[in-house]
Amino acid sequence: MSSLVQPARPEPSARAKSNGGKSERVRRHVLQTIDAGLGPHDRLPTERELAEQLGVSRLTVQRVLDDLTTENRIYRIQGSGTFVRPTRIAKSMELTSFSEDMRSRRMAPGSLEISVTQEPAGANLAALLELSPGSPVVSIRRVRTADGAPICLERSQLPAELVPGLSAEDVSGSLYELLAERYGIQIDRADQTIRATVLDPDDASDLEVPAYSAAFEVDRLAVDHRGRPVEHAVSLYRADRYSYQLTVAVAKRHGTG
Ligand code: 16G
Repeated sequence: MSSLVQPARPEPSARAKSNGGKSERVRRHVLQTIDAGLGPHDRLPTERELAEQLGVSRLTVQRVLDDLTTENRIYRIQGSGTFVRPTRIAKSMELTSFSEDMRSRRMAPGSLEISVTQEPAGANLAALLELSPGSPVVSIRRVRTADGAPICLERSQLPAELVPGLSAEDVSGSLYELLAERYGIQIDRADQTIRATVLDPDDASDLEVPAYSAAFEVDRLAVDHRGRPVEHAVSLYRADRYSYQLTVAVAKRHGTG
């Protein structure tokens, strides 16, 4: 997989900022070298080469490489060298569409194998979308790609009355942009459940991984700005390409500042 993109990058370490910018220069250089065309497991220049190229000490290079190792950008094998670590796409907990998520990582979002069908909601989905069981829902199935590589299999279901005339061509781009632009629906919040699963053979084949590979399943119930449930979606993300990133804070307790 050559088109991997970094998760939101951590701030350069305090060390990088504190030695007259040398570490920061080395860090930038190494990251640019990776971005400029090194793929996963490609070898980086040696510590000595980097030190010579950049006119800094080997110790400075070593420390920067230590930081980048901690940040999972690279890995080192004693006696062999330093290599680019294949990275996962780290999904933050902000509510974003797949397209926004990929663009923010400088990857081109896409969709393959699109199908759009319509059927009655049935009892379970009707309860989630606050419909009667016989009301029609539009089901969209898409293989979502990042720079052409399949990452995620998405099944979205929406009340048909909210999206009249929606066709497969319409959702080759962003569904959420289409909802906003054509149907005046802005997604405002979503309840999500994330669980671990494995991919059945058909889904695995669509995602170009062996049958029963690990995946994250994310169930989303998205609500629009008027408080209406507008989408129930099940997204299956390749576990080798995706991770979730959370910022957690200490709970505020009564009686403390
Ligand atoms: C995200 C949503 C999915 C939504 C899609 C729209 C999750 C778990 N799922 O993948 O429910 O349909 O974005 O993306 O975040 P689009 O606007 O690029 O089509």
